[in-house]
Amino acid sequence: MTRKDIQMELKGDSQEVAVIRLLRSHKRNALNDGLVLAIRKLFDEMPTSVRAAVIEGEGEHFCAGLDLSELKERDAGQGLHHSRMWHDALDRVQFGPVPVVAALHGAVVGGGLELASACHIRVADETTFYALPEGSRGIFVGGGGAVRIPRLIGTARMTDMMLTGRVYNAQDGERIGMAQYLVPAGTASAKAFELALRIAQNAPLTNYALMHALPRIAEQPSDQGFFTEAMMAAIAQSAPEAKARVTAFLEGRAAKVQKS
Ligand code: 1HE
Repeated sequence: MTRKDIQMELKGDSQEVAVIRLLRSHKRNALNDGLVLAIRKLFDEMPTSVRAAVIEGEGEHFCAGLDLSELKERDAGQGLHHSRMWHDALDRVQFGPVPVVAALHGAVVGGGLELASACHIRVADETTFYALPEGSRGIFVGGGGAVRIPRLIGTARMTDMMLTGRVYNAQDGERIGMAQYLVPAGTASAKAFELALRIAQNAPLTNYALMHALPRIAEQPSDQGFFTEAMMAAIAQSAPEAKARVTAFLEGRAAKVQKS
């Protein structure tokens, strides 16, 4: 499916991976309202064959953040609703139907970093750089960055990025936790697709637990976290698919864990 500025292609033998591509490279994939709403709609209407998704950007950059040309006409109330609209859309990415792998290259800045941080895995190639230019534009993050980015890199590093305009390159970005994978230039998309294919083979309930239970457990006090974990573990292991997978291992029909 292709809408203006965004495309979704189903790939894999069973069309189990959705590759979503931002197609606004003439504006460095800057996110205007239409594009934010289109991302939300794609995740709301994900075909049932899809078990994992990749999100990537066309051209030299992943995403230049908020389309600044739309910012200038808004009053405070409109600004509030606009930020909530981003929250709503990026919540569908983080707490949507399937795990999402972001394939990063070039600029991952402002709202582009907010979009990337709503994904479950980030694969960055060597051209990637991360920045939060909101500070120098006289604004603040508004797409969930204040919640998600400190959980990746810590509040002190995010504060530094916004106060000083610090830009992290791909290597340092991986070191501080922006991305879980660092790959050669031009290969982020292929690596992200490979990971998505692998994720798509997991039991859907395990993927659901990782997306929806784990982040909530991590935010809970230990006592409540242990209890929620036990509930989730009980539900996951009672699924027929879990029993079949464990039996397959015990009967020597499933892959062992291999040393990397
Ligand atoms: C844009 C945008 C944009 C590019 N909104 N139009 N984000 C920023 O502050 C980042 C602003 N962008 C940049 O710093 C640079 O464009 C890049 C480093 C990303 C890429 O540089 P480059 O040299 O490849 O491209 P360019 O020549 O700067 O841009 C090409 C065109 O895209 C140009 O338009 P043109 O009509 O002159 O061709 C740019 O104006 C346009 N463009 N980025 C609008 N962001 C939910 S709140 C989130 C808050 C934020 O995200 S604030 C951070 C916004």
